[in-house]
Amino acid sequence: MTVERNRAQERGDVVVVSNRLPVRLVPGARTPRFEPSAGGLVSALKGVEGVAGWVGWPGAPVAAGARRQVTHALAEQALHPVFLDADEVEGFYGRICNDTLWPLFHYFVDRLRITEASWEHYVAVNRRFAEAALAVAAEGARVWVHDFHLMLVPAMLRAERRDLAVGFFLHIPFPSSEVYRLLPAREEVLRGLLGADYLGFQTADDARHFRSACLRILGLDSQPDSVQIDGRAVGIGIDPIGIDTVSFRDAARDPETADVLAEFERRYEGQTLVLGVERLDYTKGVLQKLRAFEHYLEQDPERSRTTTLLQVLVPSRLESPEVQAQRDEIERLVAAINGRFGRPGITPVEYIHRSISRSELVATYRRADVMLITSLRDGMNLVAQEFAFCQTVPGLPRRWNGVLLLSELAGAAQVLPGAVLVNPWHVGGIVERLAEAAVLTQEERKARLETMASRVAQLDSRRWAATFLSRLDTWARRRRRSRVATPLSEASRRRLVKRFARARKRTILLDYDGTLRELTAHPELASPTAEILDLLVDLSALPGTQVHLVSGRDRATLGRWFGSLPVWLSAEHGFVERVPGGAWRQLLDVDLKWLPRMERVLRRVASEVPGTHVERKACAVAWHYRQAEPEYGAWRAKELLLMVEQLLPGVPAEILLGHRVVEVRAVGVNKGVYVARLFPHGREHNHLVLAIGDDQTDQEMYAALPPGSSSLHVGTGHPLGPTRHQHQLPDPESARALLRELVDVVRPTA
Ligand code: GDG
Repeated sequence: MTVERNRAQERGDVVVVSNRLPVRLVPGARTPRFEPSAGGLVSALKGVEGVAGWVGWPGAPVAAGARRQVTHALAEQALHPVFLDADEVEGFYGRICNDTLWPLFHYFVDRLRITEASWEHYVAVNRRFAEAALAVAAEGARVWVHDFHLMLVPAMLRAERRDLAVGFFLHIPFPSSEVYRLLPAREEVLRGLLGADYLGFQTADDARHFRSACLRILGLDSQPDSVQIDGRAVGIGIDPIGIDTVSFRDAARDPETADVLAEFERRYEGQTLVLGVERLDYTKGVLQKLRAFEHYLEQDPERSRTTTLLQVLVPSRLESPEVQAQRDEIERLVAAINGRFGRPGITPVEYIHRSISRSELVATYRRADVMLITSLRDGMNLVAQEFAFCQTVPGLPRRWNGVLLLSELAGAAQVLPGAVLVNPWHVGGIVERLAEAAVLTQEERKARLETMASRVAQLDSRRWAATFLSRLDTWARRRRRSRVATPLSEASRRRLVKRFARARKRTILLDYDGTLRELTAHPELASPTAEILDLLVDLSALPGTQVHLVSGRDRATLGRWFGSLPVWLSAEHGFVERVPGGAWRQLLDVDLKWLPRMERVLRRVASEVPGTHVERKACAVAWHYRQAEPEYGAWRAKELLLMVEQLLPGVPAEILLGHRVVEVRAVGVNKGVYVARLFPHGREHNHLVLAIGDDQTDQEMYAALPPGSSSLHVGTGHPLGPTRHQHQLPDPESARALLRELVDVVRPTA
């Protein structure tokens, strides 16, 4: 760790990047005035220590002429505004965040609206946030990016600054890959997120869905705690967010809260108070809650004398006609229930459509008998934790023990063991649980509350942030220490091209599948394109140059595809070779008696796993599962490995794991055997040797190269663990581009 980095951490080096700043500009004020922003993210981050800067949108449009003044006023609080113009707010926030990402990530496919033209606003705004963060972040700083608004920022930061530790936390759910895949920019978003060193999710389900999306959409393998990409591991963790318990404890002990509470006690004396607190949003299931309450009263209309539902609905995004319609529907239902079950002096549903003060909020939490949360999906739901905590604040008298009725589709359901869980879509179930809650004994209520309260204390937002940041440190440290493949830099590329141009003799060793040619769903579909054939011909035509295709493919296919070209062929991992225009020659004499039995085993598995097939080669047999359902395929591959291992003792064969292929081949047959025979006396002076490959079988080729050779590895995923330290090219296209450049530098085009 550098001295600067040490210092940065001592100072408190965290740069928070979130859509909103913790304060928002009061619109219309002459001089800039700010008020606290609403919402779960800001509440949770309030108590976090070590924050050196916070980058975000000030929450309102600011005229160009007033921006300096606003920037200046915010700088005093280490806040760094990103100003968005009306078009950007509309495209980025309105279309992409609210119309597309929010419904999709909450499983509301029927509300999903996709405006492809607005995607460029999302990209551009993410870039502005990234630039603002880069300007603020010290050398070696930790940048903590928040939520679905900014999912491209991690990769943008990574591309510019390798010194930064980049963390990302998703506050909302990550949906099943079946839903996520509907997003047109699904690949870009995953790659954006994977720019981070560490990604935190609210629940284990979210992390599991994310890994599954990486596998199914990008083909990236992962472990439960990490995903491999670009030769590095991105940490994945489950970090359920908590509340700022210190500020809630203080608010609960505040005399003002005590006054409000005393007022509530008088007001609701003898009443069962059912409480609801949410932002106005369809994910929160307020309509479902009201319908359930209506049924509850229907079941026994006398309940309207003894039970009141107090519903606090905090205004949110009221500029959207959809949100207005939702509000209107809620208000109609409230009016209908009151019209039907109310009496003089009795209003079964009390409804507040505005923000209430912290003291009022805490007092209602303390007074409530039942907290009813029926979110249809919720990343966490902090209200649930706030209720459990406020009910049990130590040192305050307790006359009530409330019950938490909580939707099983909220992340909070996975961290609050004492809650009574409800399926928000099952009205009858909610009614039953409400009736049970009303008669639950005080002892049981107390026991449930206490289990929840101790869990909420553990989840506290300060601890949450500290844990997140220490996990981020661990993964960033691992990345900084690892010596895995690094992208081929411009300087190294120039050096290679120069050496290539000057060499008197050149030997180029190329793997085919995944190196020269993109992998395809079925191996037969990967025949060479005209571009590849031309490239091979042009390379071979350079003076003093030999091109060798070193492949695992069978000789018939290689012969068919490349037999007429002036290139050397090595098929079946070095088992047979062919000089240009010559006949195939076997290099090794091996015992193959084990092969038929092994083939039977593999064929049986292939018949059981749809989308897989067996490839029989002269001295090997392979089971390909690239087209199988990825998780099932990987599981059957593991099982097959165990089976094969049991058959191997005493048999001259070995297992080879490629990219979604399990191969069993004769011992001693590998690409290295072929390569080593090419250089019996090492490399001559001014002889350039370049090998390019893409998977584990190519490691043997690199290892057999004479000293002073160059090797490049194609591909960003390293499913089989880190490779030797070497340079990397992102994909076959860039490998072809490099080879074309090599041709052109020796034989300039007309
Ligand atoms: C997102 C995710 C996740 C509400 N009304 C008033 C008020 N609030 C405060 C609550 C609470 C916060 O707002 C709401 O937090 P939630 O977690 O319930 O919901 P979202 O805003 O949707 O937050 C969510 C969260 O991020 C954190 O990761 O839990 O799933 O959707 O803190 O207390 N505060 C005051 N008056 C009100 O009227 N003072």
